[in-house]
Amino acid sequence: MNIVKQFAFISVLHMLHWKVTLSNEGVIDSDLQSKTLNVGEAKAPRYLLYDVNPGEGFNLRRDVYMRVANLVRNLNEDAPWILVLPPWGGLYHWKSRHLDQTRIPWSTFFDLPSLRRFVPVIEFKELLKLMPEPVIDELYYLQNYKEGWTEFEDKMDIRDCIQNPYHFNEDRGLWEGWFFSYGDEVGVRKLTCVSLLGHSALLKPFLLHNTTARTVMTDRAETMLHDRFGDKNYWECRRSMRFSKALRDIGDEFRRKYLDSTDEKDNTVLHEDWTQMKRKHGEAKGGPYVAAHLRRADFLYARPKDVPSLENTAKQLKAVLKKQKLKTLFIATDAPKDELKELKDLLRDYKVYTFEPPKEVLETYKDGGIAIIDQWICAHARYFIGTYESTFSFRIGDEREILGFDPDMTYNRVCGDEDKECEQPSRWTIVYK
Ligand SMILES: Nc1nc2c(ncn2[C@@H]2O[C@H](COP(=O)(O)OP(=O)(O)OP(=O)(O)O)[C@@H](O)[C@H]2O)c(=O)[nH]1
Ligand SMILES: *[C@@H]1O[C@H](CO)[C@@H](O)[C@H](O)[C@H]1NC(C)=O
Ligand SMILES: [Mg+2]
Repeated sequence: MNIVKQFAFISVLHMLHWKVTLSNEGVIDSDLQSKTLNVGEAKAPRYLLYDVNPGEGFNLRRDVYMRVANLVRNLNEDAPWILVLPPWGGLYHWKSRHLDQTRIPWSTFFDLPSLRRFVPVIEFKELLKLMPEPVIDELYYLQNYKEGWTEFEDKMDIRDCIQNPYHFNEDRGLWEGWFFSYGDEVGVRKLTCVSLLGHSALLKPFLLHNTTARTVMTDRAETMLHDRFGDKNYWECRRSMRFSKALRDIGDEFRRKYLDSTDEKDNTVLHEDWTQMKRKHGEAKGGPYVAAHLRRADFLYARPKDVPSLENTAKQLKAVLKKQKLKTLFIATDAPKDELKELKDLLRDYKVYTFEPPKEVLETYKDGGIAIIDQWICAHARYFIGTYESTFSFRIGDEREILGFDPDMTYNRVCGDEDKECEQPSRWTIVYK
């Protein structure tokens, strides 16, 4: 069965399971419905929810999504499973404290039809509407092996909890926790700790055979590793993670208005359907500007050797601009305003731009949306230079691989003050087969 079609069945199926009345109301397309009935009765879909260590940032969370999405894709080879998208919120880096930045749906940031071309997904809010009561059947809290490990081998075992952030509410008979800020509006019937060493594929037989629960959540999902980092499946999943159209449009408008950059001129036209889009390295030209992602804030003390002073940063950027024969620089950074002003002063011979969101853009798309717009603009530059080991910079690199840039124009970083000829980033180049 064609995979896209299969997902259509599944999404209809999950409606049929809990909201049987829907079909009587004629909401479901009759053609789909008849197809569904062919395969439907036997297997109702199950739902996989997940969460990540609260300390992790936006860009690592995007990576964890990929590990879980690949697991759900594998599960679907044997039985219908739907991935439940954990609402965004409570991230340490989202500094606009005047905004409520919780319960943000994935559709604010990503294009759901694109995600669904890889794996069936629904928003958590939609799951709540489907469930008879807001109770998740089982939660598997992933942890390491208490005794550690000497030789790497794939293994998983049910173990006592080393620690876990959930607590049991005797009155409700349910486990309670953060649940994407839903707190005690939601609960879990059964909590089990699982020591895991290895790849996300390990969970497949377990989920298929060791539990029959309809709704299963795994927490600390970052504990599972990518099945095969950088292979075809990895890149298919990455390609499916298209940013929402609204955010792309804002970035494109900024490129057009200030950076003399349009997809037609720059050879970066996006195919509406990512499964149909395949670019060769060097096909994309990019807009006539250099983009720099300068991660500072906590990196200044977390990685002092790899983050240059502002003066040295300006010096390195000038050298790049000169070499690329460009006069325009776009900067994406988490640096405070005074640092950015100082940097702009040091670069006053060039046209330097930053994306300053209008109030209503910030209010609608929050700090996560602004970060995406910054990434989108960086992804379309002729030349990109990022920050050492920043996942924010890595995600820009992937985006440029998808668009078809020459890797020489992507895998660059600013060097620390004491490290003039620093090692350049590893090249995670795209593969299609
Ligand atoms: N708008 C904007 N936000 C940024 C920029 N750089 C960092 N941030 C913010 O800071 C966060 C960076 O955290 P992560 O997403 O964890 O990426 P990282 O810290 O670079 O990488 P890790 O080493 O994995 O923590 C982003 O999610 C943004 O919220 C930037 O250039 N523009
Ligand atoms: C899953 O079930 C099988 C068969 O009963 C068992 O051998 C295995 O240990 C179980 N897995 C875990 C992680 O408990
Ligand atoms: Mg971080």
